[in-house]
Amino acid sequence: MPAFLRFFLPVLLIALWSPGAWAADEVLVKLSIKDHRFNPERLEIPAKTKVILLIKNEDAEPEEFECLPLRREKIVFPGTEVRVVLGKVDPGEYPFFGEYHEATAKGVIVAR
Ligand SMILES: [Cu+2]
Repeated sequence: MPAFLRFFLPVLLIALWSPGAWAADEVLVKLSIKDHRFNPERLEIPAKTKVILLIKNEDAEPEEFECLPLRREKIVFPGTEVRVVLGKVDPGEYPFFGEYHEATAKGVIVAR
């Protein structure tokens, strides 16, 4: 390994690993599930920005977040929180639902 790599590789790795390194260009948006409903049911997010959804399930049963137009689905076990990377979304409205309780668990992501 060349001498400059021996020095810069650890510096680069530390830069990539530090939590702050990625934080500036992404937005965390919270969504929760309780009584088989999403909160909020109308979830506004910035368009064209890297968005990460944090979905917390406060029910005693599992739920599956499913957003067909954005092609995202993720099971959320009781009392846990999952991260769903939405990425950069075009302006628009994207319905989602909870696949295990479709009658009540519905919402829409509004990107603008
Ligand atoms: Cu599914």
